[in-house]
Amino acid sequence: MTTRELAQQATAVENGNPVPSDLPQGHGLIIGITGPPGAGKSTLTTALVTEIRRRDKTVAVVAVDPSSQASGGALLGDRIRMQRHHDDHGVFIRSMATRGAVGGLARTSAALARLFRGAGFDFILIETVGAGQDEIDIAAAADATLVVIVPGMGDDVQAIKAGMMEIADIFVINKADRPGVEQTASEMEAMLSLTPEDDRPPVFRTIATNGTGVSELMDVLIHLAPRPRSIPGPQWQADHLGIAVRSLAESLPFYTDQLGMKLLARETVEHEKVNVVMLSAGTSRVELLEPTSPDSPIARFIEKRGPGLHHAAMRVDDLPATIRRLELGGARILSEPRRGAGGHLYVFVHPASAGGVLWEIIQDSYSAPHTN
Ligand SMILES: Nc1nc2c(ncn2[C@@H]2O[C@H](COP(=O)(O)OP(=O)(O)OP(=O)(O)O)[C@@H](O)[C@H]2O)c(=O)[nH]1
Ligand SMILES: [Mg+2]
Repeated sequence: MTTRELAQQATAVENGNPVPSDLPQGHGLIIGITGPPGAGKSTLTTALVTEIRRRDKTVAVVAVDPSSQASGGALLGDRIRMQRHHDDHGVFIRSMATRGAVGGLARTSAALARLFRGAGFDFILIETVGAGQDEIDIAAAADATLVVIVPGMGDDVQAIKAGMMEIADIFVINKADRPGVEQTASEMEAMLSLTPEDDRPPVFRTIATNGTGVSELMDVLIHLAPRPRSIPGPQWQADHLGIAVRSLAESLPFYTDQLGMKLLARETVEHEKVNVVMLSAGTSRVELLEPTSPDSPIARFIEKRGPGLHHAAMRVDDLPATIRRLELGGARILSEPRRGAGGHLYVFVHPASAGGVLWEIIQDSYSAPHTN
């Protein structure tokens, strides 16, 4: 892939398109760099880029530059470009100027990171500001997260460190040329002594402006193992198969009379323009869908593909978390969660993201059988 093609694909991803599905997995390490405004994240990122290149490795950077520049510094991208990396093919920088990325900041930066890993970069650095949900989501998508703090933050440091404890794999006390480093270091040590030694994040000191301590930090980063991708997910359970039929009157007897399935519910879902019959099939269910109008999505489906299997449905215990996870992975969710007639919440995942199957994901299944 040429730099130009990569730039075009990155723009497409920022505009909400999925990462190309034929992209290789890649071997690169995704590293999140976060911390309070002005801590030196961009300066440290720039120093890491230099160090990575010194070791003949390649690096891509995703920078989420705050739209209002609290620190008054130049945007990260400009700064790195101003240095000697501007026509270096081993460095690729994409900065998102605002937090209002299409499809959400976390989704977009995680998708960009996957694009860059697929393009073969050895390291992918993501700089973000703060300790919000975005940072937690980005940390979940990264192999490791650096939390940058600075000396002399007083009581603030306590709150920041506490908020970032759960996402920090490595702490960096930057601006180690400033007074108060020793105190901050011992505060950190005291706080970390509460966590078990095995998962206690190491603490480094750096002076990002002149590169002090960056090589030592790099020695650790270069030996990080990629985080296993199969982190325990939500509890999944088969829920039902949705079948589009032209006529319930004609199709229902096969299921009830011949197969002996029990009718659980019958209802009309106005906004989908569909009559629905839910049948019990052991621990699972079968849902028959009959259009009530020619402009019903089900009518259009039957017109295009004939009656038959329309969707498959899975039940999860935590739908919002599942949606976040799917979106971080680049899947397209077709709408905001909706409440179905059975009181359950549901979304549909676009078949293009799921091997050609329209998946419905549900939280809380039809529990109480009811008939209209
Ligand atoms: N003294 C000293 N100054 C530093 C160090 N690292 C960064 N700075 C300065 O701190 C200021 C902020 O640095 P940035 O790298 O822009 O900080 P940031 O965390 O990226 O800031 P935001 O992206 O705005 O949150 C700049 O003026 C840097 O030159 C350091 O190690 N020592
Ligand atoms: Mg910055």
